[in-house]
Amino acid sequence: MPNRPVSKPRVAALVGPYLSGKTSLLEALLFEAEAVHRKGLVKDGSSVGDASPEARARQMSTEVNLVNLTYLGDPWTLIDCPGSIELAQESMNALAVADVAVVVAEPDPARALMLSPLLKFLDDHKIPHILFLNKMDASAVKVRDALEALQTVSERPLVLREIPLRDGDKVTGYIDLVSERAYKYHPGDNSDLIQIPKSAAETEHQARQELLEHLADFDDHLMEELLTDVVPPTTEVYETLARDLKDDLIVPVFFGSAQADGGIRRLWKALRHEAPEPHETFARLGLKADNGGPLVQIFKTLHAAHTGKMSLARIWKGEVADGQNIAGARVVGVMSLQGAKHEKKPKAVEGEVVGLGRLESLATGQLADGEKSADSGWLAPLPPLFALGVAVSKKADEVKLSGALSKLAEEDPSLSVEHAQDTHETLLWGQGEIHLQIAAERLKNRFGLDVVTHRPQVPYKETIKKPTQVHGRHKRQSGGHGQFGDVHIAIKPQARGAGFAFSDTIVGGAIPKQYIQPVCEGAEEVLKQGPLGFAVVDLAVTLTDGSFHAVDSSDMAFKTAGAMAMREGLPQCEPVLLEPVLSVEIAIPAEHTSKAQRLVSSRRGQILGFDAKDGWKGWDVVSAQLPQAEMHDLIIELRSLTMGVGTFAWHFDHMQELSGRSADKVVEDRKALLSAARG
Ligand SMILES: Nc1nc2c(ncn2[C@@H]2O[C@H](COP(=O)(O)OP(=O)(O)OP(=O)(O)O)[C@@H](O)[C@H]2O)c(=O)[nH]1
Ligand SMILES: [Mg+2]
Repeated sequence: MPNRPVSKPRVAALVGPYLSGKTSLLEALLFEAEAVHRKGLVKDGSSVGDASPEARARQMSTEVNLVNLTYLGDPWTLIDCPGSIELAQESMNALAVADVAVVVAEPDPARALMLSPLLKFLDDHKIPHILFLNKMDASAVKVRDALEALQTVSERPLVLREIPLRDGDKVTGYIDLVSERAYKYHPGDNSDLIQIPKSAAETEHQARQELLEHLADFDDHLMEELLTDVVPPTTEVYETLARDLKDDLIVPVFFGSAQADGGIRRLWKALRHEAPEPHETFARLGLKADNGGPLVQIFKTLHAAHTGKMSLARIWKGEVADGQNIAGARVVGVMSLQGAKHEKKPKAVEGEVVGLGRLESLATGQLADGEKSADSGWLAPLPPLFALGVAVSKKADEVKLSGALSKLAEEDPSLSVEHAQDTHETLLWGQGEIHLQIAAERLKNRFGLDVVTHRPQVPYKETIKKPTQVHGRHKRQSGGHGQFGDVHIAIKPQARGAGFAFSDTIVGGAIPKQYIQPVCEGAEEVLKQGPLGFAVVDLAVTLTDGSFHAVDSSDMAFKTAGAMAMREGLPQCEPVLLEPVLSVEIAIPAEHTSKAQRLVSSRRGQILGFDAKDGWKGWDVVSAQLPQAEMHDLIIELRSLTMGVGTFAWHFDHMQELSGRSADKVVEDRKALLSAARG
């Protein structure tokens, strides 16, 4: 391999489906780089990654884990991302600052589909990526079969960089297709260089030819050499590989075992020699540094109980020292990162990823220089798919809860908080049940809050179907001043969405002008909770007649009379329940389209049609309308039907009448809830 100068600090993000072995691979890479003395295990809680109590308890990554280290003199930051599809925002944010992504996948062809959204994301954003087929120690799948399946979900060509040497089903080593050297794994130590076995020579030759042909597709010079049977010099092949990776034209493929230390050194070497430099990523992202000072991008925010806010940032240009000002905020602590351990250092230089303490005014996703900050424009947060109501058992903790929730939402932009007006609930929105459970655990573990979660209420409303006319008379005589208000009102239904309207047809001063508005207020008061127990909408009230008393009438008396008339009138108007209906677009791989349609039908939904998903080869979008009451766990069932990849977008569409048994049940439940609340 060509000699090369020491690189500027680079960043590799380890991404891939749930449990594919990213955190184990991080551990293996650290061990190989001698950044840890003993290799830890996720299983027994000894890994550098997954140190949070939530991750340890679940034996899965629940947030990004970062490690700064050097490999053969080159500085690196490795970012181990959680694989759960519900925590995808973490990977997306890490990928915003990565020079290269290592996609860790299991070789099982049946799981290839699980990589579809991630590979699509990398392809769409032109993020250089390498594929690492992990768990080869425990798999009899042929690398070629794994690649064939994965190629169906990758736009870029997946190009084998090495081929396995096997003893029966077991992979015992590999042949590097560029250097044409064969290595035998030597567990616990470096692989041994061996002669290419005769039995493998022909396969090796063919695979090398394929690799070169892939590269020649993007390189005329190499194409020329291949056509004229010239063997290209190794340096040219390495350079072409590095360039094609940088430009995201190909995806080099490696394999091995994080657990049994196979192929780790080979992966490190590929990263070292072929991963783009920070200035190349800077150019790829179209970043600009106008005023010579530092330029940093914050891709993650952490709130620790004791140390306060820390912004994880990549330094794109210049240096950042402890105490320095960034966009009007003072850096209190520049931290190097070793999983859960953070160590203070005097400054960070171009290319590095560090923690910057106490940048209170700066948020995740911002790009900041010495003077100002702006949104990096990287990505809008993932829209919410699943909600839970959150409450604290002690009333005194309510303020603390709202502070803690906003900190969690700042850490993870795919979490959001809504104070639902209709149901008076605090709703936590996120990507799925696990996502929100982790958030609830953080509220307990980190903020000491005793929270309970519940299924959110559906914001039903009610309206009326028939008009009526009623008389409301409020008269009270109790010593001194009496109270007198007397109104005739007409109530009638309005079109869906028209809301509430009030008017009067009073002539000849039957009711003096100043008492008309109080009648309206009295009527509106009653609309907050109609005969079925919900807010009443879409009706018009007209004040038609009435009478007053020169001494005893007042605003209050007319307000009461208005309310009395409404309370009496509404039950006569055939009140009916309204339920919110959402417009939903379900995106799924085409082989699952009919399952998605059945899912919609089984949830009282109406299918409006389906079509190919724009820009997504092999995916469909099913358009439908679904009652909100049926949406709560839709994402959970959809994922379980589609290997986790199905998703949807939604927005409120309209309120729709609900009658029959389901309506009766809603009203019954509501009555029980209201009477419980009254005690
Ligand atoms: N046989 C075998 N098992 C492995 C290998 N790598 C990881 N595992 C096991 O796979 C499981 C998941 O490993 P992790 O490293 O936690 O996977 P991950 O991709 O980080 O998981 P998430 O972050 O939760 O998505 C653990 O039980 C590991 O012991 C490997 O190379 N071979
Ligand atoms: Mg992990």
